[in-house]
Amino acid sequence: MTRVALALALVGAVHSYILPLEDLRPAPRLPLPTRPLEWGDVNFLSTSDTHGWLLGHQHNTWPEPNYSGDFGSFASFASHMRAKAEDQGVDLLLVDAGDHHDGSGLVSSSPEGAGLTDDIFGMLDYDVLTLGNHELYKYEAAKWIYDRRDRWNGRFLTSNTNITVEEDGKVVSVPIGDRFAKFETQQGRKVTAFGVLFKFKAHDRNLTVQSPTKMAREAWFIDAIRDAPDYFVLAGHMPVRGFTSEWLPIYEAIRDRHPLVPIFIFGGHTHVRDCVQYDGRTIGVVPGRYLETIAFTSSNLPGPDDDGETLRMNRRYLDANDVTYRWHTGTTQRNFDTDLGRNISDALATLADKLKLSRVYGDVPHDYFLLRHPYGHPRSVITVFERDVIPQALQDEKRGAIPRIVIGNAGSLRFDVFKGSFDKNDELTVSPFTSAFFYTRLEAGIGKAIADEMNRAGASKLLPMSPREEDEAHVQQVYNEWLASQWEDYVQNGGEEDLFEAEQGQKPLSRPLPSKPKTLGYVTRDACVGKGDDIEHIPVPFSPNQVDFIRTPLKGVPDDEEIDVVVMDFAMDDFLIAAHLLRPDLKLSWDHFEPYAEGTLINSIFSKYARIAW
Ligand SMILES: *[C@@H]1O[C@H](CO)[C@@H](O)[C@H](O)[C@H]1NC(C)=O
Ligand SMILES: *[C@@H]1O[C@H](CO)[C@@H](O)[C@H](O)[C@H]1NC(C)=O
Ligand SMILES: *[C@@H]1O[C@H](CO)[C@@H](O)[C@H](O)[C@H]1NC(C)=O
Ligand SMILES: CC(=O)N[C@H]1CO[C@H](CO)[C@@H](O)[C@@H]1O
Ligand SMILES: [Zn+2]
Ligand SMILES: [Zn+2]
Repeated sequence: MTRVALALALVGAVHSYILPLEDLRPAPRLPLPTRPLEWGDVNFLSTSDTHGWLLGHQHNTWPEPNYSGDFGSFASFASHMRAKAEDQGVDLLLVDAGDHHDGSGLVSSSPEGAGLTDDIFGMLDYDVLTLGNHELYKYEAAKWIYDRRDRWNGRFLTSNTNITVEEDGKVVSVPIGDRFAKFETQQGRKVTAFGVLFKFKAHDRNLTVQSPTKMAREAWFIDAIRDAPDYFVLAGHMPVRGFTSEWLPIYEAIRDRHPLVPIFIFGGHTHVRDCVQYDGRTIGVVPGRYLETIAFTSSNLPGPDDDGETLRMNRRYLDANDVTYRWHTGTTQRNFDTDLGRNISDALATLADKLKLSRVYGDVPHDYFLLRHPYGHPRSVITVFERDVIPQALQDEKRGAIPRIVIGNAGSLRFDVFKGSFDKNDELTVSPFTSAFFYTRLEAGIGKAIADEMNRAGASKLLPMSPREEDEAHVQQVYNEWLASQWEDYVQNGGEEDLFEAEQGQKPLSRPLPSKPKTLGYVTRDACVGKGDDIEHIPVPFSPNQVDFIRTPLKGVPDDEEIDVVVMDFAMDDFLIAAHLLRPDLKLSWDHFEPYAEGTLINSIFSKYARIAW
């Protein structure tokens, strides 16, 4: 049976089943939620690690359509949820835990783009928000927030993050936003809120981050928590789980003074969905990344004769799309969009236009995945980058057709490439970095052996990582382990992996399809009671068999012939160390290298290739 015929047979078999097929693209149909939200006296919608994905996820390959709601849709959803809360006489607060920069094309195309995206983010009035490490790599990005802090009316909280600025001719260190906020909700409840960042060291000059542990002992903090509010809201760019969690000193300082006041913690940074309760009146929730998930958190509040009983605390991870938003707010296509939502979507479209993000370079024939397939698989992004993209798109006029190998970091690739149109936004999303290329002359056999040695040692295990690399590697590792565990659980429990093999035309289905329609997505197992995911998903396949470095193929050149060995500058330190290990006699150093394809940066390679091949 051909793939398409098989696909049609499968679709026929179970009418409502939504298949992740790449060759057969029915308009994506999104599954409906099945359980209403459990509203409490106090309710929250929280986001984190949006990394510029305010346009939503725009491709048709699963699980992307699940996350297709843009920031305008989210704003409409938030307005309807606020109205619902008001009808019921309960609180609804909007919270964000930072990392707005570095990610999609909106924020990766230019510093100005990142700032203008911040401005659109600022159109939605969050009740409490804070920043992440990605707002502190460049002084200017932090300054942009500082200069515009007034528009948040004291709710942009940076309890342990300062910026050095000149004020009235004096150089002073001041919080970027506000250190804390005390406010009353619409229902008249008193809230004390903070915004915290983990003890982050790789920030730019003239910014300071104090450790949360030290912060929790400072006089201003002790003073701010002295009076009991109705509840505390802690937004912070750090994970909530583990005994080493940097939330603990803050939580403990509050609990020491107020054993019974509810504490709501909204974390981030590790890009996973997660939840934990430190006690019967404290919940910590992390809503994942890239505007894929909106976390809904709720709780009842103690009554007038408080006997210290456990509160009913809940969390739900909502897939960020219009179908979910409408289902939970009882709205329809006709009455869902609000003025603000429309204005935000319009502003996003205007900015995307200004940044030329929808300039199309080609039409991708298939999906290529970053982590779904092992290295070497024809549908692996890393593999196509190594075997096709670089060989065809990287050209040096002076070196012409001189035989070469190119060695680079697989880690420079950041996302999947989907079937369909490939535009500037896609290019910046898959390959945002500005690494350049350099070459030296070496025997082919030596160049290949060095690349093998680099992979044997693994990325930057040969040398100490910079604090920034360490942070990014840590986030990627936690996220990958999360994906891997979802897929392993699924396979171990006799999951429907044969569906995927069937999908790839590898073998026909061996058993009937599951009766319940399921789409690809996250399958969360957190540390809170009950099910967290709003929609039940099949986990996205994950392959642990990846490489740290790529090396382009070289055919028909004997190992003892000298060739151009081209190295991406981000990989140069690893290259030199591996070279010293294998051939100390060569004494290779940066001095032996000349620019290759001068002016070509890694972030423009995919569009060059797309123009040639897609
Ligand atoms: C820090 O900022 C102050 C005030 O703008 C400036 O005078 C100083 O040169 C800056 N220091 C560094 C290391 O950039
Ligand atoms: C942050 O700013 C506040 C207010 O100016 C100051 O009191 C505090 O010492 C600063 N903290 C750091 C770590 O620089
Ligand atoms: C939406 O934009 C229009 C036109 O700029 C403006 O008049 C209106 O006040 C905006 N509405 C909201 C809710 O932001
Ligand atoms: C309801 C919804 O958001 N549907 C979208 C699903 O994704 C496709 C493209 O991925 C959009 O065209 C739909 O509007
Ligand atoms: Zn992040
Ligand atoms: Zn982060």
